[in-house]
Amino acid sequence: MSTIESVEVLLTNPGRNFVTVRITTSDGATGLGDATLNGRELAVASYLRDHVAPILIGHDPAAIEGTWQYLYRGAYWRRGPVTMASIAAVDMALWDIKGKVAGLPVYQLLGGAVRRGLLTYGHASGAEIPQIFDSIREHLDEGYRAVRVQTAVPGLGQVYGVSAAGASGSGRYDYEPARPGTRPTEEQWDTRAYMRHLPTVFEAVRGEFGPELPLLHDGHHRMTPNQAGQLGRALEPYDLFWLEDCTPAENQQSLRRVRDLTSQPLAIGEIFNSIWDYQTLITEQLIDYVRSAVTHTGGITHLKKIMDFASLYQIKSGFHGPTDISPVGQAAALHLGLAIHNFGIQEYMRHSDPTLEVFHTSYTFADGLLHPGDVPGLGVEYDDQAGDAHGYSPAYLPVNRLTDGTMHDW
Ligand code: EZ4
Ligand code: CO
Repeated sequence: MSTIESVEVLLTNPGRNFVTVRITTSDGATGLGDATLNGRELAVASYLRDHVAPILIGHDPAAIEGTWQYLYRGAYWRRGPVTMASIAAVDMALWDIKGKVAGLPVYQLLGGAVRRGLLTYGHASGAEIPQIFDSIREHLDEGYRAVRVQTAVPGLGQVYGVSAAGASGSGRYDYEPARPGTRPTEEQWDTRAYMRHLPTVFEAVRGEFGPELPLLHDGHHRMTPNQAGQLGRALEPYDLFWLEDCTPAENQQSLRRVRDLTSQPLAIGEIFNSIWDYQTLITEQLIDYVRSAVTHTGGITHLKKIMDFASLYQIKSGFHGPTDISPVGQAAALHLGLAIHNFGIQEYMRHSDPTLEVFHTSYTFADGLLHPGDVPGLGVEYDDQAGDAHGYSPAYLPVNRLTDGTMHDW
């Protein structure tokens, strides 16, 4: 029987930090998993290196579900982003190995393709309406068929979702919130100013681009349920594809209030890490889209279970796909998305060229659709030489304060 011979933790920073697991079997097969937890990378690296790698040596690499349960139940301390990102990375690597051994892309092991490709959305943003229009046009020119729209708010400085280059109008730049340095930068927030301004932007965008283009928006956990309901109502004339993270959803029941107030489709879950975080949201149909990343939700094995549960309630996927999900995590999302019936949409920002020199990908983006490709396994290779050229370097997500200095949700 083939056994797990090594579990390596690879840290690299080709412009941003990534944590990658590489599992090698006694037969010489290798698999990759993404364990990147933005701004808390070293905690996951230690969890894997110090507590997971030593106990996996000698295990059967083919036993994916059994290994998942071994790491989840065996830890005793269940769930949490560090644990679940670590389990996710091992899970992805084992799926990668299983695919390579079988000579099949992972989506075939998950049941095969349900569709030709995955509808994808990109990130448009800008300080003023003309820049937002330009940013949307750039995405449409690249083939995107759906666009997320984020805007600056008059009177506030840098806010979530508006890229620095986009704000100055100096060309395409995918929004990347993590900033290099040894402590977080600070942003400023005023929810009422945001709520007054946002509908004016969507009115302008709909007027310019017409009724068909799917438009998305991320509220980034900043509103109360009443505020979210009010904003949802104000945006209803502009027919959003979804309003994301309208409230801090740790309190799942609070979404009942939002649902009472607005029929706006809702997407939640990028900071969740297990099926339990969704229990009320799914069984009461309080959301429309599951925002989890494979990387932060226990891997392909666990996110597939969440999606199967969600399918009973007509809830679809909208997997998280920012650039802090490595190409390995992104590939895992594409294989899963291609194989599940209740796929909704996939977020996609192209990784930087230096990142793609470390991670050689085989997924494709054409005519607005992503496809994971047909290379056996996940279809991503890690270039050690390119990876080793950039070591870990501290970087943090910003923090957010109200104008009087009170800490708010970022
Ligand atoms: O804040 O990826 O929908 N996308 C997002 C992202 C997240 C970052 C966190 O690491 O909300 O911008
Ligand atoms: Co988000």
